[in-house]
Amino acid sequence: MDLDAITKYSALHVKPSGLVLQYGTAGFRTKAEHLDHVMFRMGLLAVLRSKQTKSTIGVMVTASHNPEEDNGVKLVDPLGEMLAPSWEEHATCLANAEEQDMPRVLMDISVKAAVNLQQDAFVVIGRDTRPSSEKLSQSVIDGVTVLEGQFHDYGLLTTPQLHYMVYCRNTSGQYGKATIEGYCQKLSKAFTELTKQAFYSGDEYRSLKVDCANGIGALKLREMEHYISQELSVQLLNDGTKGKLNHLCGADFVKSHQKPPQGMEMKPNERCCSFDGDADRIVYYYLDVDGHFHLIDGDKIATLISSFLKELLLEIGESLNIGVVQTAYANGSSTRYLEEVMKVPVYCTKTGVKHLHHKAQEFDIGVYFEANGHGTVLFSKAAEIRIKQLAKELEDKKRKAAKMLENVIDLFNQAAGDAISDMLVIEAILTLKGLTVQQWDALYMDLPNRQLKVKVADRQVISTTDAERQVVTPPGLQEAINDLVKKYKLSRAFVRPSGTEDIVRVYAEADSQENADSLAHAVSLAVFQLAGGVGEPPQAVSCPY
Ligand code: NG1
Ligand code: ZN
Repeated sequence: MDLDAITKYSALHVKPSGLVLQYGTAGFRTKAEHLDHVMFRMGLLAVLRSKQTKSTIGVMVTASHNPEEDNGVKLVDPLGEMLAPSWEEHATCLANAEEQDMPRVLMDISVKAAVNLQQDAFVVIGRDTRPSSEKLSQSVIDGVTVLEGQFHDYGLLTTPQLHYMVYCRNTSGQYGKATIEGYCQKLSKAFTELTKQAFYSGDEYRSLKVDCANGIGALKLREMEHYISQELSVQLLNDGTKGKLNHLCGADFVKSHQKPPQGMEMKPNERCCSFDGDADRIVYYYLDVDGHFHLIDGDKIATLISSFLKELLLEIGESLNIGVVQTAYANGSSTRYLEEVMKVPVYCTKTGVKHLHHKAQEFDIGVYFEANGHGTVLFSKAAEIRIKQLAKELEDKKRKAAKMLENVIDLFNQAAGDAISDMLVIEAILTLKGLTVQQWDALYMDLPNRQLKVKVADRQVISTTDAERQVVTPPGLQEAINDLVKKYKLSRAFVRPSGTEDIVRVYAEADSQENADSLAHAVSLAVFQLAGGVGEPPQAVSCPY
């Protein structure tokens, strides 16, 4: 390691002294102007991680659904997964080292992690459409270059596309070609083959309005568009030509405000969906004939997909095990429906896709979705091999089902939740089953729910257990929540410190919207009082936004 060169180049990416950041559930995320040194240092760290794993490592510059002024960075591990936990700690140490200590901290990490510095390193980089992203990704490249790592800059990519590229490169192209063309070809081929099996092919199933959050999803869906135009016509809204990224639009806005994005004109019963700013989340929705808005979130997406998969497995007579993985934010009705009606085992993990992804790997077929629309389906290698074999061996209807499953495997991005891939799977399933958006929505009724945010002096005073459904500290808070929950029917509430914002999140559901709002407010007050709230106490919610 050329420590002199590192010191010299680091001086061009100086850390503001005293700034402390944490590698959270989605990497580093804060105001873009505070991130230059973090980017440079993550370039350095990606080289070390690449040397240690003898694999290609990804670096994605994005702040997903956060406001346009924010930015962020996360590293992608060899099989497209989130960075290993011990390296998250290294990332936090390196990002927070004061300027003069940074080279020493870097050396310490390479010793601790037993990195062979002679090993070659290769890093791939992607970025979203934020105005700050281009310069910040250049700082990543500076870091990679100082440590003499090789790199490929993909430029503008969705987050899941970067995960895909990393996965392809580390499986010698077996998963697919590590190019945008390879990505589009793989997905569109599977989509086309799958939809070909449809009995229904009327126009009514073939067009979809997509709110692209004024982000990268618009550019990348445009690139995909001509590959799939025979089967599906997509109308892109909030495509970044006018509005601001994630402002009054995108999956996060629609999910949390439970209303349509700006710029989306919806006719009754028309199927619409929203991506988030880096296109790894998707939610669907429609207006009914009375003009009421209906949200179809990640839970209902997981339900549609797992019921389809179960039917195909039944058809081929194969007992591969399916599991659905959710977080505490999953609507209580979805969990009940999956367990009691569909008889599918459901598991709850902590928030953050890495936890869901990890759990989903335990099954032959692991379906995981966060309520906010981030998720995918993982097939174990053994299940994939078995299905491919059956697609050759079986006959007639059974063979057709096995072939469809084979297409589904190719259509899901196995490296990460992916709005484009999920959208294609959903559209194919709706077409194949001849389902309208209302019929899909009618699978079960969501329990009314409310999410709120509470500002506290230090959100880490709240610690939790039982997949974040129970508070451990501060003392008395869980008891207070229990007492409040008892006052409402069909109710449930929990609180946890956010991993991406400096706030505590409160979630409540109950038998009516009024009760969910009232419970959420009461729990917010308890958090404010018992966990060191700052500013004004939470106000009662008529409309929290
Ligand atoms: P935090 O801020 O830790 O709640 C949010 C989402 C997560 C996940 C991450 C990463 C909710 C309630 N939380 O995390 O599910 O998507 O962002 O983007 O939706
Ligand atoms: Zn995202």
